[in-house]
Amino acid sequence: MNKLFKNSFIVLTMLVMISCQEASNNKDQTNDLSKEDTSESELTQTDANITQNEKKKVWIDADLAVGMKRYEREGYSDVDDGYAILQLFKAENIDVKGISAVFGNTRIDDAYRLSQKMADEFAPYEIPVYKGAGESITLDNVETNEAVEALAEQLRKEPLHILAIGPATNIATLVLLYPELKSQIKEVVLVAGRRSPTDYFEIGKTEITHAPDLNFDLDNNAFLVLFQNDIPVVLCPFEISNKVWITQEDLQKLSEGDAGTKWMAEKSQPWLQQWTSIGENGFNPFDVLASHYLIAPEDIVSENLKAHLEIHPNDMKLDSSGNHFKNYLICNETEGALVTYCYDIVEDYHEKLMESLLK
Ligand SMILES: [Ca+2]
Repeated sequence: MNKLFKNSFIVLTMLVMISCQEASNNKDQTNDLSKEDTSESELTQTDANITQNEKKKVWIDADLAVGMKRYEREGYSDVDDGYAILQLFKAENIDVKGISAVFGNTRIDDAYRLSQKMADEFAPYEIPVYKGAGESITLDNVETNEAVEALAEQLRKEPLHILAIGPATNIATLVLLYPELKSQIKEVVLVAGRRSPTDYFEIGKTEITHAPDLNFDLDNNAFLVLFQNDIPVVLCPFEISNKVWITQEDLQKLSEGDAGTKWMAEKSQPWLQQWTSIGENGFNPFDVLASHYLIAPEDIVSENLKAHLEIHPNDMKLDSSGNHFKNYLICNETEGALVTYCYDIVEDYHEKLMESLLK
């Protein structure tokens, strides 16, 4: 009897211990959840209650051209990097740790000069600026640069989200030269990709032109490096940015804002005219979708797809003689590296975009 009582007591004690443990686990989970709830609700606040530690730490790698006259042909260069950078400067939940310049929309010296200008004149706090690659990666002689070294140093200190809105050259160089830092990259948000090779980037109503997948076209290998090294990649392709339009009316509103939005509005005029001359009412601010993803991913609709490279006829040269082919960055369900593929926006996106710029 005594023995039975003793055994029952042990079993009972164990049950009590297990149930206490479960309660404690549940409490931990509740605490975790309430922590998440708090941080999420704080991210949506517009005041400065977010502590420095709660901010998303972001590195910007951009090929700023901001409406410059083109070197090689008639016309003006894209303005979108400028909007993306302004948006991150103004976001309360973002802490920009550095800006690196890369070639792409223009030459590296111009991209660097404009990065310095934006950091000096429009950043709300001090942000260092570095000069990166002036051309695509040469695989048999991968060279570092000031931007790659600075990004490596920052990654040694803390994990970072990377907004890479030019060719992925600087980021891929870092991955090749400092593979031990790969795990410090939380994600790289890039502007590139499409679902099929015949999903042409068509712009214009009166005269339809095909836009290139410029960031990818300028350095195919850089993207391949990110995919092969399992870097978490988010793609904001033409498919999503072609749903967002900046019009003359928007530029008018921006011109009534602060020094940063005024400058962007002024520099965007020739770019807007370039688009209206082919029948569009506005232009697509491509890179802004990527910066918006970092600030408020809930405003962006995405799905998980697999990314790989495929060679097909070059859609930029369909009307010219010769056998022209090129690589396409194809995202679908067949094969390749798992990526987050952004393809749509929430209904009131345009309003949110304007609000984020006019803060
Ligand atoms: Ca860009």
